[in-house]
Amino acid sequence: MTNRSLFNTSGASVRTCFSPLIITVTFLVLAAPAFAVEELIVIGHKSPDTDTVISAITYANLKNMMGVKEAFPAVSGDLDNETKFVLGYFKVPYPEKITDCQHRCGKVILVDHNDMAQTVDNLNMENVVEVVDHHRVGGFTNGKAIFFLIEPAGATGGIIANLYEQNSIPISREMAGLMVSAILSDTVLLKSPTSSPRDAAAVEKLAKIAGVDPVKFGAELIRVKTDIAFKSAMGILMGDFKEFNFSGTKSGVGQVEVADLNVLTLKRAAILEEMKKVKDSMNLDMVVMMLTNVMKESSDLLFVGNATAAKSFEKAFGGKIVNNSIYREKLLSRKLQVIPLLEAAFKK
Ligand SMILES: [Mn+2]
Repeated sequence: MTNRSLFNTSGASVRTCFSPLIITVTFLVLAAPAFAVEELIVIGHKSPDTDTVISAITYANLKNMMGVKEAFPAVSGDLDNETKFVLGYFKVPYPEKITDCQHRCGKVILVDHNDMAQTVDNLNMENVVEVVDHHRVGGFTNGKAIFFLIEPAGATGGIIANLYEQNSIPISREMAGLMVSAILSDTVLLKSPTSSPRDAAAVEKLAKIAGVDPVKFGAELIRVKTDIAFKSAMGILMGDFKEFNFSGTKSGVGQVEVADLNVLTLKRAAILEEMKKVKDSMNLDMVVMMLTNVMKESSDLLFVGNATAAKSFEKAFGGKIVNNSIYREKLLSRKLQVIPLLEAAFKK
């Protein structure tokens, strides 16, 4: 029996035999479950990175501050070391993990993604009530008008910082610390081409509130993020892995950021092996893995896929696949420098 039907039957029976005062009291008591507020989940993409987790936490906090008490943050996968470091540093608890929406997720706010291929399993897009993101619109459809905010910002965390300001909600030291971390992480210390002067200004402002030196703190963040010595090839591949559909070519594009590509030399062959396994197990046509040197701002793009996909991949990056990859200078951003090229090259 639903809350609503419980309320209706009980309401009808009391109305016939009690005084107005008792009716009112009984009505309120019986009606209480009917008004129990549905949970509102704020959640980011699969293979959660720092920006996606922090966006969920800070946007849920903003909603709470604005009186939407039912909003709470969730993550759709395990936290990476950088995220754990940031949450530990600012003493913010880990969000609840929700990996499947089969039996819950009444109302959902998507942050830092809007692509169904990247969202929590079994999510009904009709349950999405808001989107706050900085990625391309990835085939999102919804039967009603919703708050849908996409800005070409360096990080979703920066967009959310602006939303605090627009709504005149004060930013606490903790939330400022999280948002400055999100921007520094997603823009690779403001070096990525996705980063704008607005991001730099937000970093300065938020760092002040958080009481951190953005240069020193950013260096520490990069050290934690790029420390992959202890990680398995599979852990490296899936750490930041996103699925895409390029004109029918089902693809996975992962990225690992390191301070020196040499640390990956020994693991390169193993990563390629795992890419083949992931391609088969996830039923993909192509898997691309960006081995990105954040110091030199260059990437080695590993490729696994059939001959047709290989042709389009070569077309996208204007080169030949040598030793399973194409190497490119001045390439840092999957969102801006890889996905649009693949999308164009695979267009039929
Ligand atoms: Mn992001």
